[in-house]
Amino acid sequence: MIKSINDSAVLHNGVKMPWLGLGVWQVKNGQEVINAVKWAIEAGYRSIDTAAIYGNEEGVGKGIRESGVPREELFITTKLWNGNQGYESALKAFEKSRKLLGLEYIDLYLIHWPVKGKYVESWKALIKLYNDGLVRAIGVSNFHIHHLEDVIRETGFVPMVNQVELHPWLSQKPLIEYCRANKIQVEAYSPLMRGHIKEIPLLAEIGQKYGKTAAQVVLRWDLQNEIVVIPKSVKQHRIRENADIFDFELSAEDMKKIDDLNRNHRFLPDPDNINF
Ligand code: 1BO
Repeated sequence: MIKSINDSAVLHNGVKMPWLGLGVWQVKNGQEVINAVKWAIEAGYRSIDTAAIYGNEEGVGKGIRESGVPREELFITTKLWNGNQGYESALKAFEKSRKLLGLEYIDLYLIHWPVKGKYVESWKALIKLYNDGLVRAIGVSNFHIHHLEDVIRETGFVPMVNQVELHPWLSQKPLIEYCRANKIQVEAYSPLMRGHIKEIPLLAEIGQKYGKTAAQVVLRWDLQNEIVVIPKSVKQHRIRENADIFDFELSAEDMKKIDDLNRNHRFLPDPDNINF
């Protein structure tokens, strides 16, 4: 059972990755992201998830430094944007992200989306960064099973993480099974359905039994499914609320009720049909 904000998933190379992190997609660079990062670290988070396309790596770096928590206690993720995919351009983009963040190394570097014809070459660049010791773990995001099969077949190197859209309306069970079988840690983005959890009264009803909110119920459901989760918020009380999920356990019956909400609904595009 995951009992503390300090508990971590262990990736297939032995690196520990906190089960809970702060996501900063659509958080403004500057004071907004600096505050969010500092409040999260103050609340006990040790993992922050950004990306080149979010445009806030610089602010994330400032927030980390201003938090006063030693760098080695933190787990920082960033991602390679689609327009920079390919071998040489991925290496350059990584260097730019690392400089903007002001970090000597990154904990986890991900390919943001499987850009057709490019993601295998990008993956080879990430393997080089890993072998050069510039990044502690490498992975992918928005990869279907067939994309994962491609990079594994072409390189023999299994991604440590696959970060995907995952929430009660998109439970991703077949992908989770494949990842488990291949020791790929699944990580959920948009876990709170971009605000749409309000439309599911069952979540608040379940929460009442445990003295928790609908959001806390969903985040706990992720943890009990051994999914790393990165809820986004820029509000200090929400950042704290999202971290208050380590003192209760959903029953098997409630877990099943949430599983049964799945309707394979995406708020973001299907990774097989991206045009960006
Ligand atoms: C376009 C960004 C999706 C979440 O990382």
